[in-house]
Amino acid sequence: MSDTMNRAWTMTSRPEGEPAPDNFGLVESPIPEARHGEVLIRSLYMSLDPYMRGRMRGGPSYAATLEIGDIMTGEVVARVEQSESPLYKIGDIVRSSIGWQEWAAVSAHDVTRVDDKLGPISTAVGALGMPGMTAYFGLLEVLKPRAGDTLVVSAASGAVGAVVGQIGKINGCFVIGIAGSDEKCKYIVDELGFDGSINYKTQDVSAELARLSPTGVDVYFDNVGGPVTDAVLENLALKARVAICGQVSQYNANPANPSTGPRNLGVLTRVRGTVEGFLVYDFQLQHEIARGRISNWIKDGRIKYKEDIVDGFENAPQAFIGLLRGENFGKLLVKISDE
Ligand code: NAP
Ligand code: FER
Repeated sequence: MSDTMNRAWTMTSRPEGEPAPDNFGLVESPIPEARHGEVLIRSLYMSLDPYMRGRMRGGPSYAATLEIGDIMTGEVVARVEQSESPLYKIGDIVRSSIGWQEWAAVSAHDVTRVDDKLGPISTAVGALGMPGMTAYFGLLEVLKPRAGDTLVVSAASGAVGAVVGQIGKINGCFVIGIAGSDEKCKYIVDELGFDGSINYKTQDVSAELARLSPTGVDVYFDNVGGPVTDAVLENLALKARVAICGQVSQYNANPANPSTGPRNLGVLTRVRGTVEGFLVYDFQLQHEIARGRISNWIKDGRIKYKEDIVDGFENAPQAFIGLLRGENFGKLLVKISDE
């Protein structure tokens, strides 16, 4: 890219079903200058996350949805290139929700300092960022597993799922991960230390769960919904708890024509089970504590993380489309410029 122009990806039309390249438009504008109280930042890594599909749809949300022509929502890890604020100096590394953009001039209050002593800076939007916080609080504050519990997590090799399973192991759970390829299944067992895995594309999830955990599933961290979740519900143990973190298998579905299911909620009556949804932002005031703990677990080797880094800002839409198809393996990032 030239050093005078900024590039941004906008939403040019709302996707129907799976997003397509023509739902996105690349817009150029001059790199802005920081004004009083602002910093000019240059994106190094951009996070791609499933929730972005929800922002492309109209309808109710905890956050404003996108309008046609808006810059795609997203968080980046960036470097301060100009500072008109006493809070930051040139070269500082920050994260900020500037959307899918290479440069932005923003208030110094709209960026957060990244502490590179906690981990590599890319993890500020991964294991030490929003996905890691989601895993930590969804598991420890919503599901509250006990040692010996059987914990099942779906999208298990992903940004959130991989951290969930490993924190489950740290807390003494028997951990089963469900994922969409043999390679992902092998990784979560051999590299991350899960006790078992199920490839939902080639195996009978319900039968495999019954075989791996004959006493049933005590806690289920649901990232996907759909038939995978139907199969887990069939195997719930007495007093099981289910956390609805996300339903990624449904994000490309037409809301006017939803698929039926889960069809077996009656199970909850039999097992006296509980289902609870949550948002990572519910725990915002405790994020720094979790960040420190996850950083320590990474340093002492108890938490490993995998990043799927796509090179080049221009490739963001295709990478995002692939995320909703399960083509990523680990936390999906776009590398925009060198650290
Ligand atoms: P991720 O797991 O790294 O990537 C998404 C994964 O979803 C894919 O790799 C794929 O894995 C799976 N997937 C995609 N399409 C699917 C389909 N049709 N059926 C089943 N699985 C499918 O993404 P992430 O960032 O960690 O997010 C995981 C979940 O957490 C998402 O549901 C997301 O919305 C949710 N989330 C919620 C919060 C919150 O505050 N509640 C915060 C962050 C994330 P497989 O190949 O294994 O299928
Ligand atoms: C996510 C899925 C859903 C997420 C947020 C939501 C922050 C919120 C949805 C809504 O408000 O409707 O992955 O991550």
